Amino acid sequence: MALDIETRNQLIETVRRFVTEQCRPAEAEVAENDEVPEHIVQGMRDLGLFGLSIPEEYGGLGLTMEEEVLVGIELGRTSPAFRSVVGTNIGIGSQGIVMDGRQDQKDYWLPKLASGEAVASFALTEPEAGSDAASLRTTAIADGDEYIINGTKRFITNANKASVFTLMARTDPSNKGAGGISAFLVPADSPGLTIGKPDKKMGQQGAHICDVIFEDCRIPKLCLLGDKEGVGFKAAMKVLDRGRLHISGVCVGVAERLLDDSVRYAAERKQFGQRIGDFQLIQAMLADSKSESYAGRCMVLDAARLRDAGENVSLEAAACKLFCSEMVGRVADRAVQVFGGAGYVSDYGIERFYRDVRIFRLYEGTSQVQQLVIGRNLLKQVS
Ligand code: COS
Repeated sequence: MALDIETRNQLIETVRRFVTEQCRPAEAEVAENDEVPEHIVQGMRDLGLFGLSIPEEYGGLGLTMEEEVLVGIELGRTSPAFRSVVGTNIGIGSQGIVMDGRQDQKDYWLPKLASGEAVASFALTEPEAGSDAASLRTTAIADGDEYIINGTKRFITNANKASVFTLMARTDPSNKGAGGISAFLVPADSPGLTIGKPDKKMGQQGAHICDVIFEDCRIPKLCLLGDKEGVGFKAAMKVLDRGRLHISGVCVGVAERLLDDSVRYAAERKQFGQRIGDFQLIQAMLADSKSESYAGRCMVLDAARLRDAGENVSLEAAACKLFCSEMVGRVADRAVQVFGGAGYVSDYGIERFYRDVRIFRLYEGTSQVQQLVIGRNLLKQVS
């Protein structure tokens, strides 16, 4: 159920204060140390941020998609590495359980994920299966009361912190397509499961991605998500539809933050005897960033409301992800331009955001995958 407007505003205000008072002052430190400090992670637990999307009966906040997007926008007003701490529990790590999990799986995992006691990761991508997710090679072969898993997952967010992986693996190797894939909940301490060293990345220091390697990893049969094999790919797609809206909200938040920083700088910095913001060429850049971030805000909230009303929003979620992730890239580029030389120097933090936002056009489906999803859905409407 949706929150009443007063409670909703209070929640947004609380998250905004947390971001302003706790996260923003720590941005440079997090980038430097490649770690979000434990007291901030604890603050996130205390606020219930790990459980935004988990139903209240399991200890989460049970937000609607619209409310979650509004919180995502607030979390976007600081380095995206902070959002990443809670990102997989809110989205791709937990939603498979919420949507398709058996009652015992919900009872066991959701309270732990909602409180932040446990972290969930989403293990779909492989060295040879990225955009073409249905071609994944990791196998889970039934053997008595167990499955034996073999394969490698790549670029798995929060893998080094995870207690459980929502894993997509092929249970029917004779079926090379989507129908041969099943989803599992694999505890991180399963024998035969190892985590690689965190990859060095272009941006978002403080958020980590690693390989997850399965070598004859045996898990009980009960770890199958739900009670049916062969529906794991669809589960992944449903989870991604939802995740794409969340990410779009975060992109809008980052864009709003960068615009804010750009406007303040333009109002202070003087050249040719006046504030650079008084020059129309600077105003044009600010105006473009404002118009685009406003368009992103409107579209993602609209799509979120449609989803809350029970509509299938695969197309709209892809459109939001495509527009908002590309949009924040342009806004970050203009922010560097408005800041000039200072935009290129680390001390001002703008170049860090420029690097941080680049991943938004790649993960949870590249811009080209979003175009493909939009195109296919449009054609489906007339055939
Ligand atoms: N919701 C529910 N079911 C879906 C779905 C969705 N959003 N999208 C596809 N499906 C179903 C299809 O209906 C189809 O089922 P049937 O076989 O019963 O008809 C099945 O899943 C296979 O779908 P499709 O044929 O469209 O699969 P493709 O292999 O052509 O894959 C893309 C399509 C490219 C869209 C998909 O692989 C994709 O999204 N790739 C990007 C993956 C990604 O985002 N990776 C990031 C990793 S997570 S950070």
